[in-house]
Amino acid sequence: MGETIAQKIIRAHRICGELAPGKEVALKIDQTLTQDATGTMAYLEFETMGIPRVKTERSVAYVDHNTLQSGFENADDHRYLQSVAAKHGVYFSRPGNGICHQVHLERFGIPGKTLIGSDSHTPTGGGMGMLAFGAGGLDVAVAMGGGAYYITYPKLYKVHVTGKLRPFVTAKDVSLELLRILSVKGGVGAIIEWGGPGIAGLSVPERATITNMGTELGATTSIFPSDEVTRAFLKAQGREADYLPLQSDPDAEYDRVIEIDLSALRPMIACPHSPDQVVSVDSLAGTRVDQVCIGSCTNSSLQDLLKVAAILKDKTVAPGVSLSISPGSKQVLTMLSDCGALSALLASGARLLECACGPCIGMGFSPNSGGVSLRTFNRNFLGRSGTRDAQVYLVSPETAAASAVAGCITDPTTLPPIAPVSLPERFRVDDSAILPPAPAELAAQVQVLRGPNIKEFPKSKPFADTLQAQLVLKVGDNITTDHIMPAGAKILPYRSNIPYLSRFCFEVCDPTFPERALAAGDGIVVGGDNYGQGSSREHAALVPMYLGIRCVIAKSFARIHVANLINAGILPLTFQDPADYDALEQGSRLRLEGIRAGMAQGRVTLVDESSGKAICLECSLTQRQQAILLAGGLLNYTKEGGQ
Ligand code: MIC
Ligand code: SF4
Repeated sequence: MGETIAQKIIRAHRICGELAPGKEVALKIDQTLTQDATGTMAYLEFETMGIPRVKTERSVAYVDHNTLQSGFENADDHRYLQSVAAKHGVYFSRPGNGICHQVHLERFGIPGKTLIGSDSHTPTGGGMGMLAFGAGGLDVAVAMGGGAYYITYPKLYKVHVTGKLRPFVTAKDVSLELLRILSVKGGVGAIIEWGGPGIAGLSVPERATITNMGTELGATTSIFPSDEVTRAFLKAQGREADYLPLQSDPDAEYDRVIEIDLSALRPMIACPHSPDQVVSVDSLAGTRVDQVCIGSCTNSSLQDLLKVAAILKDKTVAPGVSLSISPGSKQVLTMLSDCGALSALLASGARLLECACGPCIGMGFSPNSGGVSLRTFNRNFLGRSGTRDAQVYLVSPETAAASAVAGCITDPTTLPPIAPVSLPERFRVDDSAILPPAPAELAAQVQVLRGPNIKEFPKSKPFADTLQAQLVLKVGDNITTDHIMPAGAKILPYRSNIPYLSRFCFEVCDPTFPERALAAGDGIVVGGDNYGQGSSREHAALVPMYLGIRCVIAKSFARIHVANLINAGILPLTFQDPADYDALEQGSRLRLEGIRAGMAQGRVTLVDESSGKAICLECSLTQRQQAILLAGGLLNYTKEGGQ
């Protein structure tokens, strides 16, 4: 039987493990990336491993999230990252150089290579045929040290694309359409491969928009073939030598095939507060808009912003609308400037923000009270914009630009035509903001600069055989990491200060949680389906661990978060019968019995001491994961010599 693209890359990188759905496979990782909001913790973890130089082919540290420096914290973290990168063999992309995923695609991505990044949108690299995964910081630290990355061997889905996008219908609309079909948990446990005749008309940045938003489906990753389109992109970046053709075999088999006809698509929009609440833009046409934000790792390529400039040219943003534009990289911004498109953007009244994540993660530009915000981003979770009462919608750059001018949600297909925008033959290549590491022989002289905001790493406890704990918090379905550990300009600077961060844990659901969790001693959280969807931030596990949470019981978990829970030494369990979720009440005393034997057998009994009811919970952990939990987390396990 032939192989799919993912199967080929997995086979070539397999260290051990069976290539069968549900089995754990260890992969060799060629490249890593970190960003600053997760990177500080990842490098602190790397340092504790005592490995002098990274063992990957390429590791890059980006600064793109915490660029608002309203105190010393972020600037100190940037200096820490720059110095720790120089010392240990990591390239450093300076603040202002751009969003990690955009820059990595431009300057470092290589088809057929494996990449893990401490950011959930690392699958952006799948747009050029990389097998790229989002992971917790500790997993990235281990990979930098030459350790394997473990995935559960996935199911393989294929999206078979035919037809051609009509003018003003975009790759973003393709992503939103797939979210409409599959929902935010429809991709869990699967790698999504894109193919079919329709993909020849999609450029690498457009493909990257699609693989970027595969994260919102909960997918393990998403990937496109590497073909002549990929070669043209790499050539234009002056990197044709990195090109490697990569296709699935004609007789490759998939667990599921989804058909999308590009010609039939319309502009789509995701409504508050989930990326899968998708309807067509025309169904909401005329809705008032207060704010429009264009940018993020999903939609900030040169191609995206040239189209925006063409729509905004000689127009003015509606008086009731505040429009921000954050180019994805310095390359994008300088090329917009060189060709004059930047002038069209500025003349329209757009506010130019720096080449960074910015409003996507609540780093400034929060909406007004009760504001309606249209964003070209990938997430619209409650509170993520920095305000709780905003109504955030996700759209394409074309829909965003059309709506900014009209002052209300506008279907861009009603606009007069604009000239087609194609990729340049040659991008403007200037890597001066990417600092190479110190040569190995000089590394010992590099001093790592630590600011006072860096606090001690919290210590987790190994498991005893019985756990008595309070059910401190019960939440519903689709709880995101933004619920568990919010981000935003006020909190993000404290990513290396777990005690401070802990004050905001679950703030969106219940601001009394931190206090109650600390008072309870050992605690348990109960959740519904898809618990922990969204970001890769390991803080959503480290902070609950610091607050005494020993176990999370849910109907189902999101992939990266469950790995982070195990890495932090928190036991993830699922209900054997989802109806038992209803039987548990917040505040009750719970007892888990026979944990060690239960882990090995895949089943643990929970006794609700308040009602006396016994509930059977599933504990599907590999032997390695059991050993990590028994050691009290991955850091302890690695220090004890575990692989
Ligand atoms: C996000 O989009 O939520 C983030 C901020 O990029 C996170 C990483 C983080 O929390 O630092 C992600 O997606 O992994
Ligand atoms: Fe940055 Fe937003 Fe992309 Fe996360 S989703 S990496 S915050 S731009």
